[in-house]
Amino acid sequence: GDAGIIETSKSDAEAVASRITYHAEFTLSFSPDGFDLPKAYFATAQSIRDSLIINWNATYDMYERMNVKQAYYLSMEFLQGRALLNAIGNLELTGAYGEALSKLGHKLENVVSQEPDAALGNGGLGRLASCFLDSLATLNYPAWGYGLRYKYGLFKQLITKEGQEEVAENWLEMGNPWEIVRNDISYPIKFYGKVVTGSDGKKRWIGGEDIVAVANDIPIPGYKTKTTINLRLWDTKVPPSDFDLSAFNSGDHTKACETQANAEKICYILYPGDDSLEGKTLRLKQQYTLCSASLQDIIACFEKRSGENVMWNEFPEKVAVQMNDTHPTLCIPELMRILMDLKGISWKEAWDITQRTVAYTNHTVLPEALEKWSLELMQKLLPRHVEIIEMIDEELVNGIVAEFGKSDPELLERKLNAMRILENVELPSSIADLFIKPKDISALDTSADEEEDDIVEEKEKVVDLEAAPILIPPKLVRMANLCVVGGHVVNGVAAIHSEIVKQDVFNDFYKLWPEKFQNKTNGVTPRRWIYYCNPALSKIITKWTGGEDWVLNTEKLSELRKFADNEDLQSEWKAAKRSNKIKVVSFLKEKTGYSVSPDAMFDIQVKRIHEYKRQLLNILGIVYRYKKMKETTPIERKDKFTPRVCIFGGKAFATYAQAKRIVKLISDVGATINHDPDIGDLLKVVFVPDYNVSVAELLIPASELSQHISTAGMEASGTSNMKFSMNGCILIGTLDGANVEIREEVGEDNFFLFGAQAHEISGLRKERAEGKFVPDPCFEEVKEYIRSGVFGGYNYDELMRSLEGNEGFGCGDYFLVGKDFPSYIECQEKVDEAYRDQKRWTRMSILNTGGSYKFSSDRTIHEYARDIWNIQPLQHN
Ligand code: DL6
Repeated sequence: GDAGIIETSKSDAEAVASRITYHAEFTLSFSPDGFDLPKAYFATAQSIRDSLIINWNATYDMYERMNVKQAYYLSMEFLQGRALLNAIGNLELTGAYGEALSKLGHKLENVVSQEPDAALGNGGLGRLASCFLDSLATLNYPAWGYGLRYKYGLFKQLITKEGQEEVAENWLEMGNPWEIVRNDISYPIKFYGKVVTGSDGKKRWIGGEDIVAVANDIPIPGYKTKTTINLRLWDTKVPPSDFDLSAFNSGDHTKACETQANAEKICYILYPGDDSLEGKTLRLKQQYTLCSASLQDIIACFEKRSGENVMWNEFPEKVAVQMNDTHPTLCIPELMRILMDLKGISWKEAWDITQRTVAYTNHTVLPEALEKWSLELMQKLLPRHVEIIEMIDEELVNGIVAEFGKSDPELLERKLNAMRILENVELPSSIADLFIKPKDISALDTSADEEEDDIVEEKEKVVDLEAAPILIPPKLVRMANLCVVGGHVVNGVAAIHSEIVKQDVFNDFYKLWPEKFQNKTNGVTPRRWIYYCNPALSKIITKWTGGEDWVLNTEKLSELRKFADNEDLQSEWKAAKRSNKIKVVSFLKEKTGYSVSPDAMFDIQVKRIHEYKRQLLNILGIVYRYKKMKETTPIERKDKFTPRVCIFGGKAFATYAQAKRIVKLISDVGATINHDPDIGDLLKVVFVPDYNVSVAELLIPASELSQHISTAGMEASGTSNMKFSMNGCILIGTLDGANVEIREEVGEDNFFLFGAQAHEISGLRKERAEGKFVPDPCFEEVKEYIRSGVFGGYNYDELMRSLEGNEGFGCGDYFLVGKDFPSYIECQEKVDEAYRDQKRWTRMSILNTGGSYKFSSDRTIHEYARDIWNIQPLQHN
C-alpha cells in the first residue's frame, strides 16, 4: 500500500537492505566493522523510522491544515513494549524486511528481540494507554499521547534466594532509535515561589525554581494506514542559562551541577518511593511537569491553528484532554491558571472552558490508591494552583449548600465531608456556623510558617498542648474529587466497575450529576495481542474466517464459533498452542533453569503482585494440590491429577512488604516442588522474573488456563484477561472487572467461575469482624503445612497471620482468601476434569477466541471518541 516511503514493488527487499546498510554506516555510533545483532537492530529501526517520520509529518500537516478537534491522552504511564516488529508489520513490510535481513545475514525475529522494552509503566493502566494509541492511529483519529520520558522506568526485577530484588532498568543505555528529540519544543516549568497581584489586578506567580521540559516524540504508526500519531514524552532540564559557571570555576563543582541534577531527577524513575517528603515532592513535581508542559503545548498549538483571531470559548471544540487516572489532575488548576493569569480570561469563562475540555478515567476503587496530596506541600510547590483549588472548593461548597439547603445540617455535613476537594480544612465561616464544632482546630495549626523541611507528612500530627495531646488531621487535597468536579465526564473501565463508581466511590457526585458518569469497558489491541504475538494462531484465524480482515474488524473472530467442533480446526488449533508452549519451555529453561513439559497444562497468573489480586490464593491452591499429591500413591497420583505448569509473573512495588512475601513464597514453593522426584512433571511452579510486555507476548499465546481471581469488586477491569481469552486461553476467575463481560461473551460453559460476589463482600467482612467466620478445614490444613517449614526456612507466620483473626485491614483476611478457598479448590477440580477431555477443552478454547471480539481497544476507542471526546476520524487521501 502507500503506507511508507518504500514502494511495495519487487525490489522491496533490496531497497530495504540498502537503507539498513546506509544507517549502519552513517547514522549509528557503532564501530565500523561487523554487523552483529545489536547493530542490525539499530540500523533496522533507523531505516523504518525514516518511513515513520514521513508519515508522522504528513499526519501532523493534515491536522494543522484541517484544524480538526484533537484528543490528548495524558498519562503517567505508557507501557509500550517493543516497537520494531509492530512498525514493520503496520507498514506491511514484514516480508521485505525479513528478506533484506536474511541477505544481510540475520533473521528478522532475532533482530526484533534485540530491542529492550520501553517499560514506562507499571501495569494495566499504562498498557491500556499504549493499546489506546495503537487504536487511535489505526482508526485515524486525530489524537496524541503525552507522558514523561523516564530514564529508568520502574525497575528491573530479579528473583534471588531472598525473593524480589529491584535494580535500575537502564533501558536507554544503548540509545533509543524511536525518539525524535525536539530541542526546539520546550516549555518553562516553575516550582515554589510566590503569587503577587499586579497593579492591573492580575495574579502573577514569580520567583522559585525554574526548569524546562523538552519534547521527545515517539511516532505511533497505525496498522495499514498512513496515519502516524505522536507520543510526546517530556524530559526535564535546567534552563540553558542556568549553569553556575562561577561556582564551577571557583572549585565548587558539586554545587554547580546541583541545579542540573535537581531538574533531571524529575524524569529519572516512575513512581519514586514516596515515604519521605523528598519522595512526595518529586512525585508532585512529576505530575505538575506532565500537566504544565502538555497544556502549554496544547495551547500553543491551539493558538497557532487559530491564526489571528483566537476564540478561547472555542477551545473545547478543538481540544479534548483525557486524564488517565488522577495523576494528571493538576491539568485542571493549570488550565485555569494559564487561561486567567496569562490569557486574561475571567474565572467564570475559564471554568466553563476547563470543564468542557477535560474528562477523567477512574481505574481503581482501592481507597488507598485514590490520591490525596498534603495541602501544605502543594502550597509550597504550587502556590497559585492552591489558590485556584481553594476557589474551586469554595464554589463547590456553595453549590452543595444551595443543593441541600441548611435545614438538615447533618445531611449537609455528610455531603460536604464526602464531596469537598479539601479535607480537614475549615469551611468558610458563614457555612461553618451551621455546625456545632468541638473546637476550631485551625487555631492549633502552627505549620503555616514552617520551613519546607518541616512540612507535616500525611500523618496525624500531635500537638502537645499542655497535658492532653490533640491530634490534628492533616489538610489534604483529594485529587479524585477535583477530577469529578472539574471534568465533564467520569468513566469507569468495565461495566461492574462503573456501577461501583456510581453507587459507591462517587455516589454523592453521581446523585448530583448523574449525566457525568459513563462506562467504557477496556480493550486491547488485536494487532499486538494476537496478530504479532501469535502468528501461529493468526494464520489459522485467517484461514477459517476467510481473510485477514479480522485484524481490523474483530467481530470476524466470531465466525470461528461455528467451527468449534470441527476436527480439522481443532487439530490445527492444538498444534498452534503446542508450538507456542514449546517456545515457552525453552524460555523458562533459560530464565529460571527449570525444565517443564509441553504436555502439561500451562496455567498462568501474570500481573502486578497485590493482595487484592490474590496470587496468594493461587499459590495456596498449589500447595494444597501438592500436599494431596504427596498423600497419594504414585499410581493414584497419575490418575487423579492433571499435569500442570503453574507460571507466575509480576512486580511487587518496592515498598510493599506483603506483596514481596508472596513473591518469596511462590519461588520457595517452586524450589521445593520442582525438585521433588515424587512429583516430576505432574506439577511445576515457576516464577518468571521481570515480567513485562515482551514476556507477556510470549506467555499469553502459550497459555491454556489463566487466573483472574481478585476479591470481587476490587479489580476495576483487568486487561490481560482479554488478551488471554483472545489467544484461546480459558479463564478461571471471580465475577469481577471485565471477567463479568468476558464470561457473558464467551459463554458461561467456557469460563471457570468461583467465589463470593461483589455485593456479598461487605457483609462477609462484617461477619468476619464479628468473629462468625469458620474457615474450611482444608484452608487450615494448607496454612499449617506452609508453617511447618516444607518450603524452607523463611518464616511465613506473618503472611499466614494476614489470613487470620478479625481485625480488619492488614490482617483478618481482608481479601477473603479463606472464604473463597474451598470454592476455588472445587473449581480447580473441574478444570482438571475438563482438560482431560481435550476435545471439550479445545472447543472451549476456540469459543474463547471467537467470543473475545468485544475486547478490542478499537471498540473502546470508538466509544471514547463518540461519547467523550467528540472527535472524527481523518484520513489521508
Ligand atoms: O484500566 C486499566 C487497569 C485495569 O484493567 C486494572 O483493573 C486496574 O487495576 C488498573 N489500575 C491501575 C490504577 N492504579 N492503581 N492502583 O493501575 O487499571
